[in-house]
Amino acid sequence: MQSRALTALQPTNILHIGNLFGALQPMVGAQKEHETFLFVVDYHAITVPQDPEKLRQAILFATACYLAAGMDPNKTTIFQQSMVSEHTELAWILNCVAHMGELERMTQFKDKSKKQKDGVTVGLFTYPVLMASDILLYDTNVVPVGEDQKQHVELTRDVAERFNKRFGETFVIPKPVIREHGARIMALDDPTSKMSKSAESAKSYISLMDEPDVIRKKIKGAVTDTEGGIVYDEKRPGVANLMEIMSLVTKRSFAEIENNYVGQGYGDFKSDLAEALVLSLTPLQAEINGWLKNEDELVKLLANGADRAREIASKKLAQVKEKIGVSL
Ligand code: AQP
Repeated sequence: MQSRALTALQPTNILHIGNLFGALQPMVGAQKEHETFLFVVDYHAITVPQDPEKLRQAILFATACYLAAGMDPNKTTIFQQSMVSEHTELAWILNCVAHMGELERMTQFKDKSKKQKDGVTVGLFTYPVLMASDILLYDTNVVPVGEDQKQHVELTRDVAERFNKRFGETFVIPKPVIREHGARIMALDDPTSKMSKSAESAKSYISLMDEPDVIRKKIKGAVTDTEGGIVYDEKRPGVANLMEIMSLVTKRSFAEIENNYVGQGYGDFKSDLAEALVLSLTPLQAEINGWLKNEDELVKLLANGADRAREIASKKLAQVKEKIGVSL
């Protein structure tokens, strides 16, 4: 059997360049060597309050982004998580295998729960278990993710190993795949925190749909330092982050970028970076808008993907139910 790669993104807002570099682009590449699954994790999104109409739009928008970025529905099973109920059913079973202490250690839970002023939902706490179920249902071998999701894939491995030990070989143990560059794009207004689509200030991210002038303004305002000089140095997180983005967008190494900007200041570099981003995002935006004009086609594509996913997921769930003793 061909090895399987799987990843998913939350429809929490418009995707940003971190989501593109960290998860979507690696998945486009994975289509060449793996059987691939890419889905919209709408049940992860509702772990924090969402406006229902915006959520519906965000699900369609994420799907349009996948297709525009180069995901091919003939090669990849593209679907919406809530349409395959096996995900939540297996999550319940895995909730009875995962330990409270393991979930309490999740740094994303600690970060996100601090931001919830109206109370922290139980769903936000247990969402890594739903993610484990997303992965384990498909006998996934590799999970291309950004750095922030590594801990959740490691939890998935621990839960799967515990289940296999208790009930006999059932789940494939998945590996996180973190690309060397682009796995942790930092916020423009605070380069010590990761770029996030639910950030309070839109100045912190470049969304995939930002207009050229918005991109120019955001990059111009990006936090750097007072040292000057376009040199890659992790101790200078603002400049390092902008160089990382430049390197990903223009496909040039840090050394090439450094050579290009010897003796130049942040102003020239930032203005070139903004233009490079405009150049690369403009055709992507045209593709996304093209897909969004055809909502019916997106809905149909997601339904077809869900049918394909369900075929695999239902078999795995039946196997799990048999193992735990609830199949009569
Ligand atoms: N800053 C980032 N750099 C590189 N990769 C990133 N990813 C997220 N942020 C960065 C990767 O994108 C995929 C989808 O992430 P998600 O939608 O499941 O949610 P997230 O990880 O919590 O990402 P966000 O953008 O910060 O969303 P919100 O604000 O809604 O929580 C994952 O592979 C992730 O690693």
